[in-house]
Amino acid sequence: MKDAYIAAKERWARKMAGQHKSTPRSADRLPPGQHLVQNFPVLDLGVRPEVPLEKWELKIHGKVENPVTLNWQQFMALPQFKDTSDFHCVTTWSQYDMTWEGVAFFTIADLVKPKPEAGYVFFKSYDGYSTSNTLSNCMDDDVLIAHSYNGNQLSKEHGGPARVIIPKLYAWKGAKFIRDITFLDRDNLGFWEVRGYSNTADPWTEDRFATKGQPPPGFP
Ligand SMILES: Nc1nc2c(c(=O)[nH]1)N[C@H]1C(S)=C(S)[C@@H](COP(=O)(O)O)O[C@H]1N2
Ligand SMILES: [Mo]
Repeated sequence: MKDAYIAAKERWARKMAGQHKSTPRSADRLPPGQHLVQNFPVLDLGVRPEVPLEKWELKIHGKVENPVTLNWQQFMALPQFKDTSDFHCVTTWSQYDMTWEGVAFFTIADLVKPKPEAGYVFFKSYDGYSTSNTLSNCMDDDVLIAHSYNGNQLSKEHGGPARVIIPKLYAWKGAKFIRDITFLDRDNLGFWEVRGYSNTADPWTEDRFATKGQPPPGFP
């Protein structure tokens, strides 16, 4: 575990320093049961909150040494991080090579300093959405709070002002319209996790539903 964390932090440091050599993408990068799209669909609860930048706040607290509430200027003044990754929605569409820019989760963690008992991270959004994650899934070189996509400021449809990106998990684990990040010593299920979706959400094992292979009622 510790070794995986150190390796991820080293990869992230190389990306921050602009020294990261992108590894050749394998031909089999499409997870099982997914199909490729080119058009970046919009998928959310249908509520797209209007959050003016001067009112926007990101609260980061819980089991941390240094809780903070960032306004937009403070968030944008943090070290900026750009990364390209693939995106997999549980409703079976995937999109390749999404370039995100924002603040790396490592930077957030360095800022608030998680306490030793912090093993989980709970994300809350301006639209009432929430999602749960393990801290170790968040502490990877490709996880960030993004404010831009492919060189443009994130649109409201795609979760602006800022959204979470966790490429290795199904995309519902990344909260759009992020407003609150709480570090926890125990897991707390989020919006889809209490509605029959898997809490672990690994696209590579088709880990879509809490009960393996059983779509929850109302699955789109
Ligand atoms: N706040 C919020 N975040 C959310 C959602 C949502 O409904 N509300 N939907 C999730 C799901 S299921 C997916 S696939 C992605 C979709 O992101 P997109 O609309 O930019 O494609 O956002 C995720 N994050
Ligand atoms: Mo999704």
